[in-house]
Amino acid sequence: MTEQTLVIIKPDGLLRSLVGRIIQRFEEKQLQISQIKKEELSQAQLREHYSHLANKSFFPTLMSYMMEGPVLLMVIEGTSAVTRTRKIVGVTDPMEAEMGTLRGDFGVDKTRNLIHASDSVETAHEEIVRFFSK
Ligand code: YYY
Ligand code: MG
Repeated sequence: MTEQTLVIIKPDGLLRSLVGRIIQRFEEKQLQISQIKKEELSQAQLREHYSHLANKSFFPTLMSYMMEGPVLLMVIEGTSAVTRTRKIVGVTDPMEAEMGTLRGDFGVDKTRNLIHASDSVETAHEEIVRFFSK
Protein backbone atom coordinates (compact mmCIF):
# COMPACT_ATOMS: atom_id res chain seq x y z
CA MET A 1 0.00 0.00 0.00
CA THR A 2 1.48 3.37 -0.98
CA GLU A 3 1.69 5.70 2.01
CA GLN A 4 3.07 9.11 2.84
CA THR A 5 4.91 10.00 6.03
CA LEU A 6 6.48 13.13 7.49
CA VAL A 7 10.20 13.25 8.20
CA ILE A 8 11.95 16.16 9.91
CA ILE A 9 15.74 16.39 9.85
CA LYS A 10 16.37 18.21 13.14
CA PRO A 11 18.67 21.27 13.33
CA ASP A 12 21.90 19.40 14.10
CA GLY A 13 21.39 17.22 11.02
CA LEU A 14 21.72 20.34 8.87
CA LEU A 15 24.50 21.87 10.97
CA ARG A 16 26.48 18.61 10.78
CA SER A 17 25.90 18.32 6.98
CA LEU A 18 24.18 14.93 7.26
CA VAL A 19 21.30 15.74 4.91
CA GLY A 20 22.69 13.91 1.86
CA ARG A 21 23.46 10.74 3.78
CA ILE A 22 20.04 10.75 5.44
CA ILE A 23 18.16 11.18 2.16
CA GLN A 24 20.30 8.47 0.56
CA ARG A 25 19.05 5.90 3.12
CA PHE A 26 15.46 6.54 2.09
CA GLU A 27 16.20 6.52 -1.62
CA GLU A 28 18.15 3.26 -1.32
CA LYS A 29 14.96 1.67 0.05
CA GLN A 30 12.74 2.97 -2.77
CA LEU A 31 11.19 5.69 -0.66
CA GLN A 32 10.79 8.90 -2.63
CA ILE A 33 10.74 12.53 -1.56
CA SER A 34 7.43 14.00 -2.68
CA GLN A 35 7.79 17.40 -0.93
CA ILE A 36 10.73 19.07 0.77
CA LYS A 37 11.42 22.44 2.40
CA LYS A 38 13.82 24.08 4.81
CA GLU A 39 12.22 26.13 7.55
CA GLU A 40 12.69 27.45 11.07
CA LEU A 41 9.91 26.00 13.20
CA SER A 42 8.02 28.38 15.47
CA GLN A 43 7.32 27.74 19.13
CA ALA A 44 3.61 27.46 18.26
CA GLN A 45 4.21 24.79 15.58
CA LEU A 46 6.46 22.82 17.93
CA ARG A 47 4.01 23.03 20.82
CA GLU A 48 1.35 21.52 18.56
CA HIS A 49 3.69 18.89 17.10
CA TYR A 50 4.92 17.78 20.54
CA SER A 51 1.68 18.45 22.49
CA HIS A 52 1.67 14.84 23.78
CA LEU A 53 4.96 15.61 25.59
CA ALA A 54 4.09 19.01 27.07
CA ASN A 55 4.19 17.80 30.69
CA LYS A 56 7.50 15.90 30.40
CA SER A 57 10.59 17.16 32.19
CA PHE A 58 12.60 17.16 28.94
CA PHE A 59 10.05 19.28 27.05
CA PRO A 60 11.89 22.65 27.43
CA THR A 61 15.16 21.03 26.31
CA LEU A 62 13.39 19.46 23.33
CA MET A 63 11.84 22.80 22.35
CA SER A 64 15.14 24.69 22.45
CA TYR A 65 16.94 21.89 20.55
CA MET A 66 14.32 22.05 17.79
CA MET A 67 14.84 25.82 17.53
CA GLU A 68 18.65 25.79 17.29
CA GLY A 69 18.35 26.41 13.56
CA PRO A 70 16.32 25.52 10.49
CA VAL A 71 15.02 21.99 9.97
CA LEU A 72 14.38 20.07 6.74
CA LEU A 73 10.78 18.90 6.38
CA MET A 74 10.04 16.10 3.91
CA VAL A 75 7.03 14.13 2.80
CA ILE A 76 8.32 10.64 2.05
CA GLU A 77 6.26 8.34 -0.13
CA GLY A 78 6.34 4.64 -0.98
CA THR A 79 5.07 1.17 -0.11
CA SER A 80 4.41 0.98 3.67
CA ALA A 81 6.32 4.24 3.99
CA VAL A 82 5.30 4.89 7.62
CA THR A 83 6.65 1.64 9.07
CA ARG A 84 9.64 1.40 6.78
CA THR A 85 10.71 4.97 7.51
CA ARG A 86 10.55 4.36 11.29
CA LYS A 87 12.71 1.26 10.75
CA ILE A 88 15.34 3.24 8.86
CA VAL A 89 15.26 5.94 11.58
CA GLY A 90 15.57 3.54 14.56
CA VAL A 91 14.22 3.75 18.13
CA THR A 92 14.05 7.05 20.06
CA ASP A 93 17.25 6.64 22.10
CA PRO A 94 20.35 6.54 19.86
CA MET A 95 22.14 4.49 22.56
CA GLU A 96 19.58 1.76 22.04
CA ALA A 97 19.05 2.18 18.30
CA GLU A 98 20.63 -0.53 16.13
CA MET A 99 23.75 0.33 14.17
CA GLY A 100 22.69 0.82 10.57
CA THR A 101 19.73 2.96 11.59
CA LEU A 102 20.03 6.74 11.28
CA ARG A 103 19.71 7.33 15.02
CA GLY A 104 22.02 4.38 15.80
CA ASP A 105 24.70 5.70 13.46
CA PHE A 106 24.38 9.48 13.88
CA GLY A 107 22.20 10.28 16.92
CA VAL A 108 23.80 11.76 20.03
CA ASP A 109 21.35 11.26 22.92
CA LYS A 110 17.63 10.88 23.63
CA THR A 111 16.94 14.51 22.79
CA ARG A 112 19.52 15.06 20.05
CA ASN A 113 18.33 12.08 18.04
CA LEU A 114 18.64 13.80 14.64
CA ILE A 115 15.36 13.00 12.97
CA HIS A 116 11.59 12.77 13.39
CA ALA A 117 9.31 10.33 11.57
CA SER A 118 5.54 9.98 11.97
CA ASP A 119 4.48 6.99 14.09
CA SER A 120 1.27 5.93 12.27
CA VAL A 121 -0.68 6.56 9.06
CA GLU A 122 -3.12 8.80 10.99
CA THR A 123 -0.36 10.82 12.65
CA ALA A 124 1.42 11.12 9.31
CA HIS A 125 -1.69 12.62 7.74
CA GLU A 126 -2.07 15.16 10.58
CA GLU A 127 1.60 16.08 10.47
CA ILE A 128 1.66 16.53 6.69
CA VAL A 129 -1.38 18.82 6.93
CA ARG A 130 0.27 20.71 9.84
CA PHE A 131 3.51 21.41 8.03
CA PHE A 132 2.62 21.39 4.32
CA SER A 133 -0.92 22.72 3.95
CA LYS A 134 0.07 26.26 3.09
O1 YYY B 1 8.62 9.20 17.99
P1 YYY B 1 9.98 9.43 18.59
O2 YYY B 1 10.65 10.69 18.10
O3 YYY B 1 10.89 8.24 18.48
O4 YYY B 1 9.78 9.61 20.18
P2 YYY B 1 8.62 10.35 21.01
O5 YYY B 1 8.37 9.52 22.22
O6 YYY B 1 7.46 10.71 20.14
O7 YYY B 1 9.34 11.68 21.52
C1 YYY B 1 9.50 12.77 20.65
C2 YYY B 1 10.86 13.39 20.88
O8 YYY B 1 11.01 13.82 22.23
C3 YYY B 1 12.03 12.44 20.67
O9 YYY B 1 12.36 12.25 19.32
C4 YYY B 1 13.12 13.14 21.44
C5 YYY B 1 12.37 13.75 22.61
N1 YYY B 1 12.55 12.92 23.81
C6 YYY B 1 13.48 13.34 24.77
O10 YYY B 1 14.11 14.39 24.59
N2 YYY B 1 13.68 12.58 25.91
C7 YYY B 1 12.96 11.44 26.11
N3 YYY B 1 13.17 10.73 27.21
C8 YYY B 1 12.02 11.02 25.13
C9 YYY B 1 11.83 11.79 24.00
MG1 MG C 1 6.86 10.30 18.20
